[in-house]
Amino acid sequence: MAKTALITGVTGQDGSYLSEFLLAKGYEVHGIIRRSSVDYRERIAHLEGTPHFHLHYADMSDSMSLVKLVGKVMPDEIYNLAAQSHVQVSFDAPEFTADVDAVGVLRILEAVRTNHLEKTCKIYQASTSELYGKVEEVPQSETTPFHPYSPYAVAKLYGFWIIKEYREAYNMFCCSGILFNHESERRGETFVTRKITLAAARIAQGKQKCLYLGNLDSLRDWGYAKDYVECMWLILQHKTPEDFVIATGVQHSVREFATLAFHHAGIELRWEGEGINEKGIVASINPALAQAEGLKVGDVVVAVSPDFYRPTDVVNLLGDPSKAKRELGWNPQTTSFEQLVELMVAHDMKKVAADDAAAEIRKVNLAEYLEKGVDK
Ligand code: NAP
Ligand code: G4F
Repeated sequence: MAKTALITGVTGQDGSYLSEFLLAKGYEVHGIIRRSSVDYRERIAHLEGTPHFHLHYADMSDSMSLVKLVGKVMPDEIYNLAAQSHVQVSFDAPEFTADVDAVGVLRILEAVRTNHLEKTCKIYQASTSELYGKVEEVPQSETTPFHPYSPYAVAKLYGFWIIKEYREAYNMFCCSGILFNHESERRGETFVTRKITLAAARIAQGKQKCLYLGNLDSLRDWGYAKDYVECMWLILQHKTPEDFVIATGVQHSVREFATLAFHHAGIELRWEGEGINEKGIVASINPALAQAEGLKVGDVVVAVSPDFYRPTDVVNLLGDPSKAKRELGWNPQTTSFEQLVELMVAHDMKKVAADDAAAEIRKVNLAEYLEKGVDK
């Protein structure tokens, strides 16, 4: 019998890769979507209408919608990926973040219990390296103490502990994957990696002059999202319900990410100045890749803006994936940092060129439309 999975956050970066992964394993996949006035289903558009993929309206802030949906789908596995996942936004919308990222987890657990599925339904909770926050040791493992350092992290800490509590109190198979940053060509455009790869592509193609960033010294353990969804599944196939750190064990700064991304877009950067005055300056140009008219050696293409500084910033994340390697047989180095940056830039170089072609077609269509007159 095919297993049935319910994914919250199916429209997100991880939800889209996890859907593909589970469909390939023969699962019946159900995903939760919310109503929006604009199209936000780009990442799963290619799956819609395929036989084993089903979408349902519900919301993490609406208990009844979750109870009814869990009762209807009767999942064998729930992957709770839905969240207000942007750390900086959590400072602006802390209450909403707590409702979705903290109480939302409780709502899923209670939806399972209300439908008497606690003995059969396994639950994966999308936990985060942000729990380590103002880090108390480097690298961070399953035994490192937590010190959350944003409203997002505090909400996720509740999610982590309520999962543990239901595991111990009701003997439920529910686990947290403590995932370090994972990126991809589907990453949201306001997270730092995607913001950089898109800007590097736009600058190389003459569509943007300068990229403004916040803390360039921040250190992250960046992996590839497609590799990480396999681990979410492995955690639920493990013989006992346990929490796992998922990371590559390799660390780089935001500045290093930017340097490499611009390199793949045909622009070598040199860095000058410090703190708010630091700048990324064009040192040389590879004309086969960077063809922006007027772009020249000496141009400032990266600058620092205090708008992107956070009230409290997590600056030293490095994961120790030994347990996942040993107990799940997962390979943390499937995709290297260098490969990740290269694939994201290659994708965005094509995307920026295609967006431009699409805009040209829209311009031609608009010109024709205006020429023909609005009534015809
Ligand atoms: P993402 O791209 O921001 O996706 C978040 C998903 O949650 C979207 O599908 C979003 O739906 C959905 N969502 C938000 N609020 C909701 C609500 N009230 N009801 C129902 N759905 C809601 O995030 P991601 O990068 O895929 O991350 C997946 C999960 O892993 C998140 O929980 C995140 O906090 C966690 N995590 C991510 C990373 C990482 O580096 N990517 C690392 C550690 C942990 P809409 O499309 O409708 O907005
Ligand atoms: O890309 P970021 O916004 O990701 P952050 O804050 O690490 O959060 C992501 O990873 C977490 C796992 O650790 C997830 F739980 C969370 O859901 C999300 O997916 O920022 C990374 C670093 C930060 O230190 C930030 O201060 O980059 C720094 N940064 C510097 N300039 C910037 C910018 N971040 C953003 N978003 N935009 C900037 O211009």
